[in-house]
Amino acid sequence: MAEKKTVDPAIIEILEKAEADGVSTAFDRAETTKPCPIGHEGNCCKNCFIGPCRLTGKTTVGVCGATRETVAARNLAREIASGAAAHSDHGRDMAHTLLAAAQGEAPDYRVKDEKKLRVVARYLDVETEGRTKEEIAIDVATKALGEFGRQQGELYYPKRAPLKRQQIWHNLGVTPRGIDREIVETLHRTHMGNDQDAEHILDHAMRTALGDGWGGSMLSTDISDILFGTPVPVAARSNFGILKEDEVNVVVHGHEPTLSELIVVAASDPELIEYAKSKGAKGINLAGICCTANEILMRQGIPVVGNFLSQELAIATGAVDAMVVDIQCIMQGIQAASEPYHTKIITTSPKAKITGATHIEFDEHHALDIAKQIIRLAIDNFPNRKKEKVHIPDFVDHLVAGFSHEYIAYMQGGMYRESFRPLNDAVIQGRIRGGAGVVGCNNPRVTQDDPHLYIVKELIKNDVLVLTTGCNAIACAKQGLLTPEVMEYAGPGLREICQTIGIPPVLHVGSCVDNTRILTILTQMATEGGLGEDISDLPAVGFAPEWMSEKALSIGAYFVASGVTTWMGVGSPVAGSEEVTKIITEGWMDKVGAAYYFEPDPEKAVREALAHIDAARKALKLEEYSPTRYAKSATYLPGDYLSAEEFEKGSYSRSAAS
Ligand code: XCC
Repeated sequence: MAEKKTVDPAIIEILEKAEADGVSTAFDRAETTKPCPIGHEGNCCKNCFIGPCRLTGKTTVGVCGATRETVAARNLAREIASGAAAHSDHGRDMAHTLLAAAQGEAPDYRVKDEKKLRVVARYLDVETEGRTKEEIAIDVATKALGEFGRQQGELYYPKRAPLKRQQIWHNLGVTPRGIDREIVETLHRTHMGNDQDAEHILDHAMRTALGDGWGGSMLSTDISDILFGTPVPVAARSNFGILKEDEVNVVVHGHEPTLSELIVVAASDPELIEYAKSKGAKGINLAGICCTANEILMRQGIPVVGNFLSQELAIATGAVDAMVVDIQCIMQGIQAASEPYHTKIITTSPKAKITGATHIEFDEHHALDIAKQIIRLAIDNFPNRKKEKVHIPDFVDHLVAGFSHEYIAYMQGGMYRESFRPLNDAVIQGRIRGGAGVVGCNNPRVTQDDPHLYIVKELIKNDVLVLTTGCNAIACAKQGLLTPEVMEYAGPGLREICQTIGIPPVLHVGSCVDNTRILTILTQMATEGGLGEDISDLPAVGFAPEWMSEKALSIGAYFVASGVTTWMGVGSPVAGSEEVTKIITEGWMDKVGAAYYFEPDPEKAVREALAHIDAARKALKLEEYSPTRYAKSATYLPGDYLSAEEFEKGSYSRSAAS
């Protein structure tokens, strides 16, 4: 049965162990707890205490008279607002850290990427001439913080979008004014007895999501780059086999890089390594889950254990001495999962505690001390490991990550002529058919990683270059899809380009907040020339095949509002209202040139997406895409590149843990 739960053989192996050890996982609970069919489709209204009103069967309106359209639209808008709040609050904390660092109050942080600081300063109208980086950073952080509570005018970052797009937002009245303001206004509008026109509610949902994509999340990405460095390609490893039987294993999980970056420093502290040895371990091994993993993978090459559905199973290896969590996507189930083992769950955010877990609160003013305290606790816990309960599945996959927007531009021309010209030309010629952002979560309602991998493989086979983030990126990593060696999966034109530039056909651009890198990359492609003038002109699409979080809904909404037609998998949270489904598909296509689809069938989603890409090519009057036009010789296959057949057999990435 485990095969149906996941396509990852390492997870299949550890699921059996978890079951034997009596550990309940999300996979099991998804079988016993079915989704409420009314809420699932957006038909349950619990916005006041007259209800909850369940609009099902003959009941088509709530006690107040709210229709299915209004209820479904309000529910979706609230979910988007919650997702936008999560991303943006993360961005706010990054700005606070930058401010504290620049003011000398957070001595463990500094401006690492001054070049990026100066670029960001320009976006925020901060003077740079003749000023120190600390002076600039104080103003950048202060202006960034001002964007959250802004009461006058509009956000700075939407001005980074193509002019045509800005005009569309302006005409529609959806340019975000203040990040927090749009979120609060969504809650206000959807309070009982307020905005009751589905289309009107959903226009504001777009504005809220844009405040995330072109506001909170984009600021988060930029400030993380300023503090920790803009990513460049880095080779790393993934999957359970990166855990070590003879070392102290510390797994970081969540989303923020602030503490985890210093845990990286603490884990290589010679004194602490000696301390670990004094407890019988050979060293300290650091690894990550979810987007905290992506953050330190992108910049430090720290290995990744797995994505969202791997969190309880990492504990079930019996080999994790501490799981250190911050915010978002942390299942409460990890605490119960840790109980049969020795694993210490350590919560660190002032915003997130788990009953029963150890809480060591993070404070950026004393960050390294706190990171060392956490590592010390993990080391102290190492002797408590129950050796008979340890089993680490022997799977390790190799990957290359670290493709920031800046690096993708650099690799297409070097320091003196960085641009997107080669990529645009490849799309114009039809060597590359189009581009796709494939992102988002795991959801135990579908076979883990199966829709992710199916969609990515189909896209690259069809010469579509894939940009990936979040848990999709980790699914790809675990299948070796983030290595240049998997060219056999790519179509001939895409393969030619990737081999020429020396990149994988699937580019890992970062964590969930880094979906904004996809926005800026598409903006540059749209304004580079030859592919129209707006993001919606591009032969580009978005996917979140296994979405589950409200953040994914916000990301999907800002992709669409930015002009990227997007397919969300699993099912639709507004299936209960045909009217709302129409508003966000046909209606939004008319308004913003892109549609928001919820399509549980990955094959259908890919078919529709390829048709969308081809239609965009046609509208741009580009050559019709032909898979046989280029790379006819197809002889370039270096000796160490593997065939798809060999890859499937596992001779490359399914290597031994050593
Ligand atoms: Fe969470 Fe960012 Fe989703 Fe993964 S992908 S389950 S949100 S970790 Ni954004």
